[in-house]
Amino acid sequence: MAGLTAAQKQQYEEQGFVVFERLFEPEELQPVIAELDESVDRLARKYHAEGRITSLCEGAGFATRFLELCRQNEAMYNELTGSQQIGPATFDLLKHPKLVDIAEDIVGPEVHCQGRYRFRPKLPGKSAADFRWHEDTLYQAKRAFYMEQQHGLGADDPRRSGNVISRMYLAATMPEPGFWIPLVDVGPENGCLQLLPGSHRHAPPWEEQADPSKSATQLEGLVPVPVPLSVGGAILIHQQCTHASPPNLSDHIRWSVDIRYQDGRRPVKSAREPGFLARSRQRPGEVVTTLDGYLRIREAAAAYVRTPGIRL
Ligand SMILES: O=C(O)CCC(=O)C(=O)O
Repeated sequence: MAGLTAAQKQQYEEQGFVVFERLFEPEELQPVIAELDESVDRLARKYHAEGRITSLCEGAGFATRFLELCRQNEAMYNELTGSQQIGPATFDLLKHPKLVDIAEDIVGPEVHCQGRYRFRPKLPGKSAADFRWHEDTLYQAKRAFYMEQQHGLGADDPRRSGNVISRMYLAATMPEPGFWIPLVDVGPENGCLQLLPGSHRHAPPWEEQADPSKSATQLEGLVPVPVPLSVGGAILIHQQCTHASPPNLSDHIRWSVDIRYQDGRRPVKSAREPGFLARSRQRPGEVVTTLDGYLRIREAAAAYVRTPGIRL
């Protein structure tokens, strides 16, 4: 088992994130990229057959084709983001031993892969994947405003796209390490992540998180860093580490996927997007090892959500 070195564990605890310049060999991610490419192609053919686009843009590559297609019909965008995208290669990535080993070092031996993984085709000129400063499981409006005042991308910042998404949740008190994995090389120009080292250590106690008068000053003196990465790299992020995703100013798509894990003994976050037990000592027979097994869980959850009278 590889997992985290002692130095990486310490970095995670102190900084709230660890950058892996090369967690994967780039070839290891190629099946995921090929699977996405196939989905783009399938979607393009469907829209074309329905007369909703005029060109299949077959000459364009992974980094531009979906952009050219969305320029013909914006509705396409929402059909390919988030956890809708699933296939053998995606499932293999979700349960990849390199990710699960690291997650196990943080959440313990019962590792649940959350179903809220997100493929993000961050398109130039489209704000759907631009995020203001936020933590993944922390409600603290004041922290977001503080970051915007100190470090930009607030409402008056010309670099901010009109319609940034604001993500603020009440945090559960459990570790939820996330991986952010680029599928093209990323840098400040195409909207790589910016993280605020050490910010997770100043998360207010759970009972105080909904109180916006608390704790923003604790971020004083912390300086955000952009994290450029090549394909094969990944960032491990503590769920309370403040981060932002500024607009993509390049001429191509910034494809990425982010995946989160938690202790398999704790309640799961979303019944609409079920995850699966990826590793277990207590319940080895319940570990989901095949895509079919995971699809059955997703279908059962979808059927449950459709049950008359069920409201989630
Ligand atoms: O992919 C991005 O640009 C932003 C993702 C993000 O902020 C998140 O997953 O919390």
